[in-house]
Amino acid sequence: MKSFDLIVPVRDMTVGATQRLTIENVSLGAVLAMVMFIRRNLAIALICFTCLLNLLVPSAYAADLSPAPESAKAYIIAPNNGDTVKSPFVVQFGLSGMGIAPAGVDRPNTGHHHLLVDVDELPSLTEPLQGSKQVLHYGAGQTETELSLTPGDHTLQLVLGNYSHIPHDKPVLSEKITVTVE
Ligand SMILES: [Cu+2]
Repeated sequence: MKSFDLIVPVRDMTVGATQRLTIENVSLGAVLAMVMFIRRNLAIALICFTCLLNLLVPSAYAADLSPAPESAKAYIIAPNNGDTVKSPFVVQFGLSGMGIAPAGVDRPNTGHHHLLVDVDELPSLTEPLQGSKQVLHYGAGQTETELSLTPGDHTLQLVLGNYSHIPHDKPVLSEKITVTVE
């Protein structure tokens, strides 16, 4: 049987010095078992690390929240609430107490507009807004857009997003307006 000399440094807490502990005649099986044990523990450590990372991700998002001044306001300049419009029509975005900056530009007290079209339930306001047909990004810093909507009633609402599309803390939301498309 093959034998190995394992030299394991052991720290002696009483004297604070590293001593050497020699284990002689450790069989190959024992070494393999030890390797498997370490590998299994590595796998467990990896799983724990992944779980920990998952827990940390929401707080990473939270770290990306940008403060908004108490006085900040978003509002829809046009059309007015209750207006009847012909599609396509122009929607003008208003913002006071803050400035516009394109997506990706991290400057204090700035953001870019997002238009929520027929959104009944607000998306998460602590995560990046996901673009869709109902969540429109104006990441170039636009302050108006032309919308084509089907005939009937539609709701419009603005929400400002920071450089990484996350609403501010606290969120800068306009009132929700309803327009009727002819
Ligand atoms: Cu955005």
